[in-house]
Amino acid sequence: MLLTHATLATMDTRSGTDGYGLIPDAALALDGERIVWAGPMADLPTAYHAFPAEDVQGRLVTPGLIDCHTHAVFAGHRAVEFELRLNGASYEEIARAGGGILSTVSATRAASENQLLAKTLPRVDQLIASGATTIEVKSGYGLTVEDELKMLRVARRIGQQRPVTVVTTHLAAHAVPPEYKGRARDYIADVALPSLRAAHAEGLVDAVDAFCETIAFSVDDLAPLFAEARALGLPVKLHAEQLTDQGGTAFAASHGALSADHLEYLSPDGIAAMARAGTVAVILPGAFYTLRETQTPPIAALRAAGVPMAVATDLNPGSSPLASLTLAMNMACTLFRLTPQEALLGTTVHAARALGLSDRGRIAPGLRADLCVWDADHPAELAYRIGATPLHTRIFGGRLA
Ligand code: DI6
Ligand code: FE
Repeated sequence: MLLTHATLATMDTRSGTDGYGLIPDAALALDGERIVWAGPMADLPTAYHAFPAEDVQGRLVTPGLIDCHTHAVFAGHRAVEFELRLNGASYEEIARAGGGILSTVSATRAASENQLLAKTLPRVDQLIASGATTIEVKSGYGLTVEDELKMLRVARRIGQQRPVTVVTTHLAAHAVPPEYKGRARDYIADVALPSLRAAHAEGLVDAVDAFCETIAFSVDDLAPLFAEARALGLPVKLHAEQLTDQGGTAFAASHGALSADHLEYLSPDGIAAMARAGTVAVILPGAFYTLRETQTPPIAALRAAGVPMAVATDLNPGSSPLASLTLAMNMACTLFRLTPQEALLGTTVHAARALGLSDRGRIAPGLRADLCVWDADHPAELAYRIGATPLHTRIFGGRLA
């Protein structure tokens, strides 16, 4: 396939000075699942002239968007908890009273694998409609060996049923279930570690995550889990410093973490550790917004330290019922003062890096042909609009989808 008359945002920030690697009036040649050529129309090699052409009439073409942090697999909803919070209860109070994550755990345990998939696909369709071609999906609402495996099987099946690449993350260390109340270490030993080994043996895990927080796990609780992940050759990432500073980021960075996520309470030491380890900061404005958090992540300090920032939805029923990547980008700009260029890097180049994927996130020969064609003529429009997604067409692995 050949796309002609495109306004290309290659996101190759080394070329040009606009920060988006813009090429006006560009052509883009795709062969199978790969991009084979991208550049000005006038320079298109004759070898590609015979490819079937699609004139995109000046529209903006970007890499397919990547949502590098979602909890898209779950049953039930938490609208009642939303109401409780608006009547004065806090997220932590609800969690400590057995609501919060644990209410989603009950609903998720009760659902069969097929039911869970059926509940998940409409949410995935919403992410796809906002331009996602790759999504990360976590477990973490099962909290038994079997239920964590069930969630990860559902996550894998999404990628068979929809034109989207799914990267799976084992997050059994998301909450301590009621049967282990006060025994976080036993839970890690009895459930988190065995479920990780079993899921890995079944080919269900691409990375390992945990929730490091006073209402969840400490770095000491998590040490055996991260050691096991490393032993299995799996990369780690961490929900860190979301509600309080637990030193999770430095711990994750010491394990070479792909990313540390949330980061509202990140300290200067944590930033330095990320910069040294090359860990991506995943910014999740949907959770900040939903919880009406007031402390913003230290964006200026992360920027100054050269830490790459990704932006994701955190799509989940409790703290971020947000199923639009473009809205996440808008929130990152308006709430956290990312620039639109940083926001788009955050859902392309840096999101790919947060998932350890080097074959996508930019437009260049040899990379996957995952693309979005937008009813837009400048990339800043993607973060600028509120709630409207100007997606015109999506190309997944070289095919219109
Ligand atoms: N932090 C979050 O924001 C989500 N998980 C986490 O560790 C919230 C998950 C939920 O409330 O269901
Ligand atoms: Fe999360």
